[in-house]
Amino acid sequence: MATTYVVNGPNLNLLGTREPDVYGQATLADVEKLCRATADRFGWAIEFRQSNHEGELVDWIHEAARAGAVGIVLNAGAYTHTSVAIHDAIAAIKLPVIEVHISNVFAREQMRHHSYVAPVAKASLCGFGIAGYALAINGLAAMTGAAAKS
Ligand code: CA2
Repeated sequence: MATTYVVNGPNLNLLGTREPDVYGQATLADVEKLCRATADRFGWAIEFRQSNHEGELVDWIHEAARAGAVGIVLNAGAYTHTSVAIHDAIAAIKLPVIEVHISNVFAREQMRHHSYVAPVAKASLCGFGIAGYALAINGLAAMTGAAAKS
């Protein structure tokens, strides 16, 4: 079965527990449920991951490529704004990577305006709340020509 990786970076395990004004009330488990339901429309499986460690995120990007995944939906969290290692890992693989942020990073502090992921991502989206993950999976399906199940 075709598989999409959904990879989440640091502190996203705290979703739904703090800062609901910025990130909403949904938990990471809710995000996972949404991703699975969205991917299921295309008959796709989801590998859903979260880590607070940069190197583990790099390993999973490599793993997705080795596994022949359809693509990666990536919310690299704060590493978006700092990580040359994640940039290089994405540049080294051929899979389409869709960058997602729950909040509108451009309406926030200056430090969140730069992304090391964006130049190597196939597409980027932010500010849709957790619906952004579903939009990213739908976008990946459109890009790869996947048909929705009837
Ligand atoms: O908006 C996003 O999805 C971010 O990637 C989230 C990151 C932030 O550093 C990026 O600039 C934008 C932070 C994730 C932290 O998530 C929390 C959730 C609840 C409580 C505390 C942190």
